[in-house]
Amino acid sequence: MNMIRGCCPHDCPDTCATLTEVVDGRAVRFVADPDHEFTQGWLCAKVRPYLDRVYHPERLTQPLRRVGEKGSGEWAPVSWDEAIGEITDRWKGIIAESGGGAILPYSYSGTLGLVQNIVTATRLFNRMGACGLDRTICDAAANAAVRATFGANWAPDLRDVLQTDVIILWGNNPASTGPHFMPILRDAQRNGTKVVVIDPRRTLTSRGADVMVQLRPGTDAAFALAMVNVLFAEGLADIEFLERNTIGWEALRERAAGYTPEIAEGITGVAAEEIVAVARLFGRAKRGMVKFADGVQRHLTGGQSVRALMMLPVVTGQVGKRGGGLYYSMSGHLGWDSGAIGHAGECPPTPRVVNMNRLGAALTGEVSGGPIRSLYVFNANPVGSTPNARKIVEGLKREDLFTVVHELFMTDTAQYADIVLPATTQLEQVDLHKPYGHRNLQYNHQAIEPLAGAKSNWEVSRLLAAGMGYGEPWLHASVEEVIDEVLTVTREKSPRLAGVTLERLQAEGTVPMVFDPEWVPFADGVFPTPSGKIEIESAAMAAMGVDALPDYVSVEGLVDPEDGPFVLVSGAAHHFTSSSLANLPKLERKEGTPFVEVNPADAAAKGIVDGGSVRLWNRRGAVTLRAVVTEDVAAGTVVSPKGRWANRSGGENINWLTSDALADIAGQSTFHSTRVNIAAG
Ligand SMILES: Nc1nc2c(c(=O)[nH]1)N[C@H]1C(S)=C(S)[C@@H](COP(=O)(O)OP(=O)(O)OC[C@H]3O[C@@H](n4cnc5c(=O)[nH]c(N)nc54)[C@H](O)[C@@H]3O)O[C@H]1N2
Ligand SMILES: Nc1nc2c(c(=O)[nH]1)N[C@H]1C(S)=C(S)[C@@H](COP(=O)(O)OP(=O)(O)OC[C@H]3O[C@@H](n4cnc5c(=O)[nH]c(N)nc54)[C@H](O)[C@@H]3O)O[C@H]1N2
Ligand code: SF4
Ligand SMILES: [Mo]
Repeated sequence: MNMIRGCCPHDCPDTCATLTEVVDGRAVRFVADPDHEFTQGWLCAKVRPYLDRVYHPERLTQPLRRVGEKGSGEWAPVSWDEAIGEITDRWKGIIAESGGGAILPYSYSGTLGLVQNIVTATRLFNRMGACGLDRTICDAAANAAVRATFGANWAPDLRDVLQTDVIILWGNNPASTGPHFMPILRDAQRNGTKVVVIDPRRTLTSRGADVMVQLRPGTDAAFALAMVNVLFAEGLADIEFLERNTIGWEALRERAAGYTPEIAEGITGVAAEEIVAVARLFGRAKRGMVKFADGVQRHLTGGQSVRALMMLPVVTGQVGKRGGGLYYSMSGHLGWDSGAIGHAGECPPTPRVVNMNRLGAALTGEVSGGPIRSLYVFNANPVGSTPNARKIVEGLKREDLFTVVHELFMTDTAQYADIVLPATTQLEQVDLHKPYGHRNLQYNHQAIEPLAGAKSNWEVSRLLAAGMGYGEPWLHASVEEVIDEVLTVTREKSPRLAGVTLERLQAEGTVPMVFDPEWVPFADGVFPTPSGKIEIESAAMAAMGVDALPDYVSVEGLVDPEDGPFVLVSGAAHHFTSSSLANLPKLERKEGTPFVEVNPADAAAKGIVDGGSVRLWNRRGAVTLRAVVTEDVAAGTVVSPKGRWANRSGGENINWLTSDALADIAGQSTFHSTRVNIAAG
C-alpha cells in the first residue's frame, strides 16, 4: 500500500498527522496517523472528508481572466504564461509609476505551512518593496500582552492538565476549535480536575464543564479583577511569589480593590456569589491553570481583557508549577529565523503597512501616500472572513484596482478578481508545519500530482519572481531547499531543533522539538522581560496606549449606538475553519442553514420564532438568517458563527455586519464588539 505521510494544513492548534493512500496517482483514503501521540488516530468532522475538498467538482483548474464587469462571473481561460506575463507587466508599470507600496499582498491562514504560507508571504514581496500587511485579524493583542507580561509565549505541555486541580477555559471552545485537547481534559476530569468555562454563550465545550460562567461579552476584565480582589481579601494570593517574581502587584491589588464582586456583578451580569465561588475554587486549588484562546481578545478593549485574566495564575503563584500557570499558545517555543524566512536585509525597505482589519477602508482611500493600485490575495478570503465586508467589495469593484487571487475555489473574494490563479491542496504540495498546540514538527510530503493546472503558492511565487526579472537564488529555490535553509539557520540559535534535519523530517514525518521532560515554563523564575520579572505593571503596554496596569474599560462608550443594542458574537463554526471547508455540501448540511442564536426573551420581544427568519442590520450592512431560539445565549447577545460563504447563502454573510474598528492594543480585530439591530423577517 502506498501511504504518504502528511499533516492537516488548516488553522487549528492540533496540526494532525495524516496518511494518504494513493492508488494509480489518485488519493483514495485520507486518515489520521494512528501512532501519533496527539492526533491519536482520529481527525475532526471537518477534515475527515478532506478528499471531497481535493476532488471537489468546483476546484479551479486553470488561470482565468475577467471579461465582464467586476464580479459578474464572466471569465476567459488563459495560460499560466499569459497570466504571469500580464500580472508582472502590470506590477512593473505600477512600481515604475507609484512605487512598490501601491501593491498590497494580502494573505493569512489558508494553510499554516512554513513555505506555502510564511515564506511565500514575505520573500517576493520584500524584494518588490511592496506594501506591508499588519497581521492582526486573529491573535495580535494576546500575543503582545503575553509577551509583555511574561517575556515569552511559552505554554506548558497540554498533558500537564492531567495534574491540574482547577482549569479555567476562558473564551476558548476547544471541542470545536482544537478538539484533540478534549480527551486529555476528560481524562483529567476523571482524575478529579474541575473545569470552569467563562464565555458569553454555552458552547460544546461547556456542556462537560463543572462550572459555566455566562458573562456579558467584553466584561472579562471586571470579572477577573473581582476575582483578584477576592483572592487578596481572603488570603488566597501568594504574596511571597508576587514579591519574588513580579513588578506592580501592590498596584494591582489596589486597582482590584475597586472591583468588588458586587460592582463586577453590575458590569458582567454574573451574580457576586458566583464570582466569589469561582475565585475561591481557583484560589484554593493546589494546581490552577487558565487556558484562554482567541475569542476573548476580539473586542475594542480585548487587550486589557487578556491582561486581566492572565493575572489569576500570577496572583495565586501558579506560574512555573507543573499543572499550573497560563496556557495560551505553543508558538513562542520556536521562532523561525526571520532573516532566513524573508531575506528582508537584502531588499528595499517596506514603504508602508496596512492593517489587515482595515482592508475595505484601505482599498477605498484610507491610506496615505497614494491609492493601492494592485491587490494580490492568496491563502485568504477577505470578503468572507475580514470585517466590514461590504466595504471590501466596494474597494474590489474599483475599476482602477488590479486584483489577483490565487485560490482553490471561486470564493467571495476570487469572484471580484481580474485574474484568478488555481491553487493546490495540501496533498499536492510539500511543506513543514510547526503546530501552535503541540510540540511536534510535522512534515507534509506531496501525495499526488497537482490537479489539472493548479500550482502551489511557492511555485507561483517563483514564476512571479522570474516574470519580474529577479535573479536572487532564494526566490527560486525548491521547497525542500527553502525548508533546509530556514531549518539550518534557525537550528544554530534554537536548542529546540537540536538534531532536527530535513532528512529526519522527511523520513519520520513527525519529529518532536527538543524539550527537557522535566522543564516547566518559568519554573526557574526567570522571565525574559526588561525587568526579568512578570510585568503586571508594564511600560511596554503603556507604550502601546493602554494603562500600565490591567483594567476594565467599558466598550459602551466606544461602540456606535446607531449600530443597535444587541451584541453580535461570531466565533468559530464547528464544521468549518473560518471560511475554508464551508463549500463542502456535506459540511454545509451538518452546520445547517446559516443561523443566529437568540435568547427566548429577546425573541419574544421581537416576535422572532425558532426556525423563522431574522434580519440583523447596522450601519455597515444587513443579513437575514434562520433563528435558533435558545437559552445558550444571554439576553442582549446574539451569536452567529463565522465562515459561511456569502455567494452560497444569499449574497451576504456575518462579516457584512462586523466592526473593522481596532482594539486597544496591537491593531487587533474587534469582531465581537459588533452591535446590531434584530427583527423578525
Ligand atoms: N471548527 C473550527 N475550528 C477552528 C476555527 C474555526 O473557524 N472552526 N478557527 C481557527 C482559528 S482561526 C482560531 S483563531 C481558533 C480560535 O479558537 P477559539 O478562541 O477557541 O474560538 P472562537 O470561537 O473564536 O472563540 C472562543 C469563544 O470566545 C467566546 N467569546 C467571545 N467574546 C467573548 C468575551 O468577551 N469573553 C469571553 N470570555 N469569551 C468570549 C466565544 O463565544 C467563543 O465561544 O480556532 C481555530 N479552530
Ligand atoms: N466574524 C468573524 N470573522 C472572523 C473571525 C471571527 O471570529 N468572527 N475570526 C478571524 C480569524 S481568527 C481568522 S484567523 C481569519 C481567517 O481568515 P482567512 O485567512 O481569510 O481564512 P479563510 O476564510 O479560511 O480563507 C482561506 C482561504 O485560503 C484558501 N487556501 C487554502 N489553502 C490554500 C493554498 O495552499 N493556496 C492558496 N492560494 N489558497 C489556499 C482557502 O480555499 C480559503 O478560501 O478569519 C477571521 N474572521
Ligand atoms: S482541523 Fe484541526 S482537528 Fe481537524 S484535522 Fe485539522 S488539525 Fe486535526
Ligand atoms: Mo484565527
